[in-house]
Amino acid sequence: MSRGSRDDLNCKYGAVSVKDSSVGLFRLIVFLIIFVVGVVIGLLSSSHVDRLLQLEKQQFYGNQTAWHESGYINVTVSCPDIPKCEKEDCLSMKSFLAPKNLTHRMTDKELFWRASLVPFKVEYPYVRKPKVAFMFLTRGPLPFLPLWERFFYAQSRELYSIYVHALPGFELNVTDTSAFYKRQIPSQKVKWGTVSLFDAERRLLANALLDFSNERFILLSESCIPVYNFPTVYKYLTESQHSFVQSYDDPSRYGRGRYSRYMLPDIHLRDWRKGSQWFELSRNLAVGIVSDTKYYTLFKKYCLPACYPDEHYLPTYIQKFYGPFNSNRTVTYVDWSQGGPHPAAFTAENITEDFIQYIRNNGTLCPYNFDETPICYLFARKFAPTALKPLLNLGMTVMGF
Ligand SMILES: *[C@@H]1O[C@H](CO)[C@@H](O)[C@H](O)[C@H]1NC(C)=O
Ligand SMILES: *[C@@H]1O[C@H](CO)[C@@H](O)[C@H](O)[C@H]1NC(C)=O
Ligand SMILES: *[C@@H]1O[C@H](CO)[C@@H](O)[C@H](O)[C@H]1NC(C)=O
Ligand SMILES: *[C@@H]1O[C@H](CO)[C@@H](O)[C@H](O)[C@H]1NC(C)=O
Ligand SMILES: *[C@@H]1O[C@H](CO)[C@@H](O)[C@H](O)[C@H]1NC(C)=O
Ligand SMILES: *[C@@H]1O[C@H](CO)[C@@H](O)[C@H](O)[C@H]1NC(C)=O
Ligand SMILES: CC(=O)N[C@H]1CO[C@H](CO)[C@@H](O)[C@@H]1O
Repeated sequence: MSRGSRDDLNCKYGAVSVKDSSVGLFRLIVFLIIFVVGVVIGLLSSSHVDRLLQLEKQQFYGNQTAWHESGYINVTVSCPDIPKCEKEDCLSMKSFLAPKNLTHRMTDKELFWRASLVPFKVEYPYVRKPKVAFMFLTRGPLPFLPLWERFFYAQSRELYSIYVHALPGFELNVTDTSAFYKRQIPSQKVKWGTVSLFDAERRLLANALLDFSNERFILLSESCIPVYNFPTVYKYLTESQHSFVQSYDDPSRYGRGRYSRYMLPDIHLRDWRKGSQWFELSRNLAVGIVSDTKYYTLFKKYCLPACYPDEHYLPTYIQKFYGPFNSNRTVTYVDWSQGGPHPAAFTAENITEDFIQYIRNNGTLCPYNFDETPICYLFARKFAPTALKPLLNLGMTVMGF
């Protein structure tokens, strides 16, 4: 405290002059004042109770006035930095718990470090309602924005937060009533198929982790749609004991064939997994992902085309360190049945009530919290922009929003 308080002293008592002729008495008084001020500042800086602080401040300023009026000492209070911080509350809990302004100048390295911080204390000093972070990884505009707006309409903002990572330079143009207003994060170039795609996913995770209330993290693309309403999605995710990251062992050349022996001894072939990049993570796993450097570096170095880090890093890393916390399945429906390197893209003609019902519940049960549920998928891809209109028509009757 010594340096800070001395600066305060210099600042507050910059101009001290005398009218009294008795120099000895003056020195004594100055000594006493500095002593009293030191004690008061000591109390101020060690005080954690606002009310007490307020009281101390009153005493401090009150007595100063007294000395001034009695004519002994002319005290000039002039320290612009201190009052500014008192007004703005530079260490407010609010801005620490959930940054309002998503725009920042942190580098990825700084951002990931901040995002990796985990409170050691178990209890929170506020009522923490778990939020679901919807993270959109997109190149440009979101064609299903009207559908998503309806999905979020009238839902409490205490239950969700939205993050959008678009290509640098692209600006989402929405009005201030939109759920997507000012939800774009600082982005960087993404080259599909390279590690920069996974970097963007990590950047989304890290930005979302800065909000301490975010508990579940779902990655979505511009061609994803929700197939259940918000309350169902919220309950399904926040009550799940597992994350939803698809992770399986594919013995073919598209799976094990992409493994590199250079990853030994840290990653063995038996650890190697494959899965969809469209993950859903609990906060615990999300912190693990942004905190990892070692395995990320191995993938960056040795998982080069035809190996794609976004298809292997997460399924492998989670299987290795968080296996029991993962359901190993995805909650985002996709149709690979037509073969080829890309999944089926659904256009306006494909959108029927039966088709959406089939995605919502096709009759099979899926594991959920050591039990089973008829709900396997909450989201679906890939939809072409033309599908928007028929989907909006089906919305209320089929999907419930
Ligand atoms: C106090 O000192 C300042 C500058 O030294 C001077 O401008 C001001 O008039 C003084 N005030 C009184 C009440 O003496
Ligand atoms: C948000 O932060 C950025 C960068 O720190 C700054 O340029 C911008 O003015 C801030 N916006 C608001 C609304 O405070
Ligand atoms: C954003 O949208 C508004 C209203 O739809 C339009 O007037 C405006 O030109 C758009 N701005 C940009 C930068 O596209
Ligand atoms: C998912 O796989 C991991 C590792 O292979 C396993 O430990 C875990 O039990 C599986 N999860 C479920 C829900 O079966
Ligand atoms: C979508 O509809 C088109 C035209 O009817 C059809 O050719 C295509 O197979 C359908 N796609 C899927 C995935 O069902
Ligand atoms: C229904 O969905 C499950 C989960 O994706 C799948 O395993 C199953 O084959 C599907 N059933 C039918 C009849 O399509
Ligand atoms: C806290 C306190 O006692 N403050 C006093 C300091 O002196 C001024 C001016 O005489 C009083 O008004 C305050 O009550």
